[in-house]
Amino acid sequence: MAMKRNGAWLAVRALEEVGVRFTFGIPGVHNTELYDALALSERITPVLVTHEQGASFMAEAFSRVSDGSIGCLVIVPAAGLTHAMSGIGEAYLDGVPLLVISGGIRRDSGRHYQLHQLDQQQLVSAITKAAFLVERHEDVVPTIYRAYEIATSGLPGPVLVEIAGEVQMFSTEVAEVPKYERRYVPPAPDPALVDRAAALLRASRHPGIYLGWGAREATAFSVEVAELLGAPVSTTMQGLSVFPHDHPLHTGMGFGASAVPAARHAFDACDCLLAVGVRFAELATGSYGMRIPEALIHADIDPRVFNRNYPAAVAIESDARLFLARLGSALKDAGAAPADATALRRQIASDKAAFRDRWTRSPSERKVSPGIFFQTLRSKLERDAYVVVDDGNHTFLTAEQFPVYESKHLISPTDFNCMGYSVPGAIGIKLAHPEHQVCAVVGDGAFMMTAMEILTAASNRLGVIYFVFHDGELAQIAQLQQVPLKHKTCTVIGDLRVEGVATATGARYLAMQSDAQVESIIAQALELAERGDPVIVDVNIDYSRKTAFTQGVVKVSLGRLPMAERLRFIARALKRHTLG
Ligand SMILES: Cc1ncc(C[n+]2csc(CCOP(=O)(O)OP(=O)(O)O)c2C)c(N)n1
Ligand SMILES: [Mg+2]
Repeated sequence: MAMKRNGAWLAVRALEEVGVRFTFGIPGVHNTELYDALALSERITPVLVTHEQGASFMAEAFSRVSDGSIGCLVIVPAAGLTHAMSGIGEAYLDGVPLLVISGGIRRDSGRHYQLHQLDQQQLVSAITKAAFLVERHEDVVPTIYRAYEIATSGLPGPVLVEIAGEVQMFSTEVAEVPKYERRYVPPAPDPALVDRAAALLRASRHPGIYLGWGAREATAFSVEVAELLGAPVSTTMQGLSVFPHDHPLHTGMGFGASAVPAARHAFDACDCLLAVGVRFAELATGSYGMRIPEALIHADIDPRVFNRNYPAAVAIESDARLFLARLGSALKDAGAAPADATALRRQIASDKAAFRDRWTRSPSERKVSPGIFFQTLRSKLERDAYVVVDDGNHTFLTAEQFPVYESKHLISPTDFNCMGYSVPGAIGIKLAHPEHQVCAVVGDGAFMMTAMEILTAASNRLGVIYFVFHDGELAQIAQLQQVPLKHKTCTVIGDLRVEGVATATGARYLAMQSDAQVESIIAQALELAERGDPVIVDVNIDYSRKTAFTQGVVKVSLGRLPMAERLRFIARALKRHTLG
């Protein structure tokens, strides 16, 4: 049945069809009609933010954790888009689907120097999988369907759809909106390659498994394969949650010099590595400090990742779940039964216990010890709570000391690595899972970047908890400066009054001064959050000890310098440390 509709109405119908539940952004003259159509939608709630950067992180985090829905931005052109580029960039480098709907200037007016006039298509070309400009009513729905398909297929990513002003505003006779039908079929592995992988693994004496975010929907199969092989499992940073940390074969993040002892030891003799849903990026490999065996089996949905940093003996383009399911069957067909890995399990358990003990041994009366904080937090949170981290020393402390039990329940801005992610990120998660506990662990530097977004949490009655690791420094960088340079240049931050942020945004404020308060403050925070108030916990954290990651990365990076440069670095450090 033909009807008269404007482009904004069509766009919102298409967004409903692809399963959008929330949009994030700020209205302006270029998307007023879109916002009006959103206000009338029964299936989509538009969320007003304080800054489009916050919107982009909310949408990105929502995409990561929501089952079946996708994060969506509705923003003004140019100024809204440049503000949102941080989250779009994060989605691009981390492989997260995102729909970016932007209003556009009038293409029909013939006027120049319009408000917000900028070539948006060019602007986002390096940080989106695709970008479209819609200039005709009949293209609105098919373009949004196409954008969704691209965003969610293969390696997911962000897609921009810019809708010209006149298309949004003006009405025309349009046909009924067709139903969205998904066409994409994820790639299944070549059976011959699965057999080769199984044979290599069975022939190896010390197989190891390395999993990334790409394996997030495959946990049950990863567990089966690990048990059949009796192999230790390590993950990337982004994939931290994809294998349960309380499984006896789980070791830690990465392996090699920058990993915790359990992972370092368990992978020491690794002679065949099964890497699934990973791409051996800098952060996940501890700056390429992992020793990768020749027998590398690399499976990923994106064939561009093969043989980039490490040559693969077998490269398998596949959806991780399909691959791991078939690998499990192939191993069983070849006669494998759960391996006896008693010695390995024991070693992992004792390494983990010793590591925990080292971080909790001496409680502090003046500060909060990271080990005590994370163990208490774990014991107080539900098993299926969500945690989001930001970028900094607190990220690696969390990675090394906070056990995660369910896939996608800990997220981090990884390869784009954008500070400021977690405050809005927690809001995106809470909207996706209002019944679950949600908390962020955030450094004070990162907190300042997007803290005003807590107002959005307060206005929407979202009980998220922000644990602000308040050390007064951009510690991750300050630590990296301190050893070789003995200077902290631009890494000591101003005297931030965290309580003021709570006052300004309507959040509840709690101060956690020392180890003795950790348990009661966490309990109070959870109680307040349960009632729908965002809570800011000002944590007087002790950063005097370095993470395994930082210690390893410093060593690896120094070791890789050409000899003359290495000597120059060491000599400079010695001179500064002795002469001051
Ligand atoms: C947008 C952005 N700017 C700068 C950096 C570089 N950087 C990485 S970690 C870090 C320090 C973060 O400080 P803080 O948030 O206080 O966390 P801490 O390391 O103290 O735990 C910086 C500056 C970054 N990752 N992102
Ligand atoms: Mg800090």
